[in-house]
Amino acid sequence: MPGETPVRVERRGRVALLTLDRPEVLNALDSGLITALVDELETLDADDGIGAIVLTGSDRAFAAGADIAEMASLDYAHFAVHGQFAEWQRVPALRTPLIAAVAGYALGGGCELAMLCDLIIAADTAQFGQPELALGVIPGLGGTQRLTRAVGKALAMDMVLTGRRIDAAEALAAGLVARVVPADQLLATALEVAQAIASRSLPVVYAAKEAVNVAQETTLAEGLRFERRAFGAMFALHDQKEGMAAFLQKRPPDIEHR
Ligand code: CO8
Repeated sequence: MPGETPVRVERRGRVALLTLDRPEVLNALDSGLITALVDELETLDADDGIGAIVLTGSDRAFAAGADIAEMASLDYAHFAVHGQFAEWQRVPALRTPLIAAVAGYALGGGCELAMLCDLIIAADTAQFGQPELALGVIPGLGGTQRLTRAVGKALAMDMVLTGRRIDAAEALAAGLVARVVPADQLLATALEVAQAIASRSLPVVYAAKEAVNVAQETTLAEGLRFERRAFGAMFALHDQKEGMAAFLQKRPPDIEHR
């Protein structure tokens, strides 16, 4: 039944599939959904049996943004005291790769949630937009920051200031999404990508994700220093010894995730 739990969780081997499930409001992000989602993400992240997480919505909407009905009556004191969006700040701390599988609307907080993920795979039906100005607010969960870093100032200004939505093809050309697939192949593709990632050594995957994210935050010189140190550290792992030995012996590696 819709509404029973706003986030459905399925485990498929080393991959977890999270499905946003508030179809009656196009997966609008209310506080119940946000708490359930972030709690579940942290639980999965703490589980070393999970190597990648896919986050998806419905065919019609990944998420149509913050729940406007819930948000409309909030005042500044509420944000100042309770930090309405504070829970989202726990997501960038996750080490497990998070893949957004986006079909239909990804608007406002929905577009921002997709951008909180490590990579976005879009169905050819996907539409990305930041329509907040029409509601008398600005994007509040990274729409002015992550979007600008992802697609550059010109398109970010266009989307934020005019509310223009872009389709999957434009999102791919702009670098917002990694892949576009026909809608009926979205989930299978996202799960396949997640399985491929989850089959790799967990500490190596964590290090790779962290290193790419460092590139978003720091100078090239510091990022390269970080990468060099992390690369060297991999040689302390069993999976490095095994991975290279397996290559040289022309056999599949026996990964132990340590
Ligand atoms: N919040 C609450 N309810 C919503 C939302 C939403 N964001 N989006 C859709 N709904 C509801 C509609 O009210 C409608 O309910 P009902 O059937 O009871 O009337 C139902 O979902 C279906 O929607 P529509 O009838 O409007 O469907 P359409 O196909 O005609 O239109 C649209 C689909 C274009 C997606 C349209 O619903 C729409 O424009 N939605 C709002 C999009 C929007 O403005 N999003 C931005 C919200 S602000 C925001 O996200 C700020 C982010 C800040 C941080 C976020 C942290 C969570």
